[in-house]
Amino acid sequence: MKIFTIVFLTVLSSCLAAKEFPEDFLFGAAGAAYQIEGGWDEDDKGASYWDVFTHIPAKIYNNDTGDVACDSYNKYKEDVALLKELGLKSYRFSISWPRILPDGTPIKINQAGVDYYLNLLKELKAAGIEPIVTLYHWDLPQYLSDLGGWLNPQIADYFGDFARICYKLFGDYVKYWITMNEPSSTCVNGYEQGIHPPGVPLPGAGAYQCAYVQVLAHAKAWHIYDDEFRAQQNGKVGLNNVCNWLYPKSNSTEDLAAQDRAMEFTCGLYVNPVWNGNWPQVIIDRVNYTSQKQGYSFSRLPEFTPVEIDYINGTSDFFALNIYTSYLIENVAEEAFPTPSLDQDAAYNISGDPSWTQSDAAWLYSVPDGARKVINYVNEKYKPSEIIITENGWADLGQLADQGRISYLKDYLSNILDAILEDGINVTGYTTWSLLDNFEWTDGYLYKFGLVQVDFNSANRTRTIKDSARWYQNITSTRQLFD
Ligand code: GBH
Repeated sequence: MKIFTIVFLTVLSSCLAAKEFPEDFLFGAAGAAYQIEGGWDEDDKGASYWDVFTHIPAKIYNNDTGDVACDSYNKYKEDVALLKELGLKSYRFSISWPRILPDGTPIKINQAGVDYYLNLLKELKAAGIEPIVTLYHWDLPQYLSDLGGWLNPQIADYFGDFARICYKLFGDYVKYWITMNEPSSTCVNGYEQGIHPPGVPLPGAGAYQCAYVQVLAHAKAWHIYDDEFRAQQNGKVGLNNVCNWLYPKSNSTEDLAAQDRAMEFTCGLYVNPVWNGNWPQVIIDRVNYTSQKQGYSFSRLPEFTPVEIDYINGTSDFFALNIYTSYLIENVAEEAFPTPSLDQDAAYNISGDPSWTQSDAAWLYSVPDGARKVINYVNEKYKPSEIIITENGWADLGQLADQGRISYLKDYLSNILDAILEDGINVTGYTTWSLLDNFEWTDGYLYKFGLVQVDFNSANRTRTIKDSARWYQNITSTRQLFD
């Protein structure tokens, strides 16, 4: 009898065994300037290309805009109080470039904007919350967009000036800087497809030229920190991208090769230059091949010069990784795609598996195993000394009883923890997307990602804590997850 009891208890306790996050693991939540701040023309703020784009009819679901959003420009103290109440140790937010420099150039600094971020940083410091600051989360000053935006290599110099000003003004408070949020989204949605600003589709050329300029801009911002600020401020500067694990649709050689290509076209295109010094070889080869077939005398993929390669190589102190979902990848003959286009160069189809749970936002499936796989992929390929999961979250319609979000976060966190404990990978933090329900780009206020609900119909944008926030609070305070 006794032995059975012991066996039973042992089995029970191993089933319920808690796995534990490291003691100094930085649990937090994230947001971005245009999605939460509002105050789009308050004080001397200039317009970004998102301000201009959302004001064009029929570009955004319901013609929603970020004019007011969560009104965090006026309510940041409430946001910090929420982070504190939830026991979070870090907050990822972004700085609006045109709120600091109205036209993007150093000709004029908007002091009210500077004060806003200083006040936010001081409030976070008083609450013991570590800021993780993104310099660019998609709100390019309109003037710089008119100058050619992310297609013009000179924008890298403007970005360098902006970065320097931010390090100078805010660097005493900041240990983690992210230069650029998701170049893949800016470049594909903005310049390849034109569904994001500046809104002009340039298939086959836009995404590559944009990636080239964003990589140069990132590297410039990293070098400025390294040369002028690192010694006193002692922080880290990293590049962010969304890299989702992509599964082959079958085990055929063609689909396996397509899977490999797809990882490079969605992730490697933007991060490989920074970690390994150049575009992924498979992309160089593919774009060269299709360009030649199309009669170009050069590749549509801009070439980095040896001097540029030397300049961009090794310019990231940590890997800022966004993970949301997974897809199935199937090889497709290039003739099936419009020519020229990135899709044709890449030559694969992307789909979801019917067995995966799909969120209200159709693009987002819960495939938690993918998180551990992509962390291992990134770790092996780029060998970062540190990885922070800077976004991961679930879309619904904003209900307070948000069980779907709890299940998603639990499963993803469990896989991330396995990557730490079982695979020995140095993942040091996790800022879930997002603290607040907010402006979800072309989806307006349709889909919600927040731990905290925001009432967009009330003038004071009332915030209400959701079930997922209480669940997350419990995980982050105990640091334990049960399988
Ligand atoms: C992140 O991008 C962004 O960094 C963040 O600002 C945003 O709020 C968050 O995701 C949630 O969306 O509708 O089929 O055209 C994640 C990558 C790329 C996901 C574009 C949505 C649109 C798919 N995003 N994608 S579709």
